[in-house]
Formats: sequence, structure tokens, C-alpha cells
Amino acid sequence: MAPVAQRRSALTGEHVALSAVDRNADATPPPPPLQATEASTRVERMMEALEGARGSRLLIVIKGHPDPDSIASAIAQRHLARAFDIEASIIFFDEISHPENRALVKSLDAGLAQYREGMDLGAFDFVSFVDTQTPHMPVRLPTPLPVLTFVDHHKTVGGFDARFMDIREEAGATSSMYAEYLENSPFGLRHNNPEDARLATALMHGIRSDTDNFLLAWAIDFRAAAYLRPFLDNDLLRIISKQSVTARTMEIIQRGLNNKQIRGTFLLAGVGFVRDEDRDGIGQAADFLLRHEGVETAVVFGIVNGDAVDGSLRTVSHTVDPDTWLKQLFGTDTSGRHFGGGRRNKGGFRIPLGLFGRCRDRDALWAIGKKTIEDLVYEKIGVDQEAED
Ligand SMILES: [Mn+2]
Repeated sequence: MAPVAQRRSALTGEHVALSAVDRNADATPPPPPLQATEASTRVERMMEALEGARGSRLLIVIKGHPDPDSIASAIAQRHLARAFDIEASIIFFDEISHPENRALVKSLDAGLAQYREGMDLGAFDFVSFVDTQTPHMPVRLPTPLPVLTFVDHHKTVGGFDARFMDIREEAGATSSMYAEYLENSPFGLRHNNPEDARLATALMHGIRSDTDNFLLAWAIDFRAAAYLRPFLDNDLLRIISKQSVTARTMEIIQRGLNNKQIRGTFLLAGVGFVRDEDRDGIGQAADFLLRHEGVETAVVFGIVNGDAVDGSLRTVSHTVDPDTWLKQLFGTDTSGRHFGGGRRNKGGFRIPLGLFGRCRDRDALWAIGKKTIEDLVYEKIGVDQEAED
């Protein structure tokens, strides 16, 4: 008989037999998950942080426009917090602009709240950040809340602390990291539980969405998918992952096509004025234009909501690191915050127009915005090319 494979339980340290082996002792035991010890250590530290906050009130923050990865991660963080009698509320600040994401939140019955002026965020004891690069609150609080957990897969920027911090650039989605916590904790997903099925489905959708349907997935993303698979609500997954492009996004893509300028492997396209609720169209236009033959990097930008130049970068280039590239290009504002940042294949930037946003001559305003971005980008491409030669 094959020896019974064992694995250390994450919490108790006891050796427990793998259930797959129990069912069929003759089969070769499956290899233990890669980095099993690391995963269990991380989970223990997450549990310690939550234990230390038992009974408290936790604010889980989604920054920027909520997307499938941040929404699922926030729900997973709430699931874990609740196991420690922590009263957790999820809050977001920017409009859920993508119609698919609005449908997602609705069909998940996710219980997300949008921030409104006058909300008393100071009534919370702790804050958790998911799927974001820095722990800055979009609104000012009289006393900043201590950061309980910080979980993300963007490039590390450092300079802050949290009771539990886990940043992994080699994860295609923050949802994969949460799936790993669930798999290795005693508070993982349960079969035949509708709420857990929704959470599993949300996480799977988050991973698919951030990895371009596993095209850009890493080992952790595939492991997460394997763990989530038996818990999924397949009908729900089909509904929420239905890809559609809105008429206004089509229009933004069309403007991008009309205005594109290509230099070598670089494509730059200004799409003019874009409504706040259509901001995601800029990213989708960049996704689309990146498929242009011979193009390795695409940057699409527009003036969003009349008050900021907003842009998205997509790249398959080996030499362009979106985070470094955008940070070098745009630098920081007066309080030292970067105008842009990103992760492995994508990035974004937002440059507030300040007083210029009040300019009534929209053509003049767009001309200034467009010229500034074009000059900066082309200067940078020139410098990069010289450095390569
Ligand atoms: Mn993400």
C-alpha cells in the first residue's frame, strides 16, 4: 500500500491525511501544493491579524472604479473577517462604471456601499485595502484608521505598514491570493452553501477578468481556479462573464482607431472627452488597439468628467514595465503621489486638470491636454530608444 500522504494543518500544526488519498489508497498521492508551507504561514499571519481585531468594526475599501477582481477580493476579506466576529462593511468611492460590473454586484447580492458625503467612516476601528497599490483613503478622516490587512498584486511601492500585508506581483489577480487563504484556512468555502458558491464564482470571475481569461495567468491563478472549481455556480458564472461592449465604448474605440498614431511598436491615441461613467471604455480601447499588428504597447487617453486627463496603458513588450514607465513619465503631484502606476501588462494614469478644468473652450482644453501627453510620451520613447541603442 502506498504511504499515506500527510500535510501539516495550517492552524493546529497537526498532521492530517489528505482526503484524496483516503478515498483511493492505491493511487499515487497527489503532490502537495507548491509553496504549501508559505501559504499556510501567510494564512496564519492573516488569522492572527483578524484574531487581534476580534469583535471590532472593519471598513473594507475598494479604490478606483470597482472591477471584478477588487469586488471579489473585498467580499472574500469580509467572509474571513466575519469568522472572527468582525463587523465588516465594504465601501467604494468611484462609480461602478462598467455595466457588466453593475450586473455583477447585483447578481452577487454583494452588499457594497458607495461612499456619500456625511458618512461617518471614523466610526470604524480598522481599514482593509484590497487590489490597490497604496493604502490612501480617497477621503480625509479626522484620525486615520489603522490598516488591518493589505492584499494586492500590483508592483510594491512600500513606505507603509499594515498588521497583515501580502503583496505578490507574481499573482495574476488579488482574487487568487484570497482563494489561497480560503483553501488554507479553517474558514474556507463550504459545499452546498449558496453564499459560498457566490463568493467562489466572484473570485473565479475576478481571476478570469484580470488574467485575460487565463492567458496571463500564473501558477497561483491556476491553483486558485482548481480550488474554486467544485464550489462554482456555473449558471451565475455564465451570466456575469458575458462579454458585451456598450455603444459608448464602441464609440470610444472608434475615436481611438481614427486618432491613433503609431511610432515603431508604440501606439498612442487620444479619444477626447469621455463621461465619468464611460471611463472603462478607455481601457477597453487600449485592449483593442494593442491587437493592432506590430504594436507592442498602446496608450489611450482622454479627458474624463471634464476635470482630469485619464489614460490606460497596455503592453506585451519585454522592455516596457508599465509601473516604472508611467511613474517616470508623469512623476508625482505636490504631495508626492504618483499620477500613474500599474502591474505587469497594464497601467493607468490620472492627471487632474485643476483650475484648467473650468476652461469653457473645450477644443482648446483638449488641444493642451493632447499636446502635453503626446510630447511627454514621444520624448520618453525617444529617450528609451537611445538607451537601447
Ligand atoms: Mn487586480
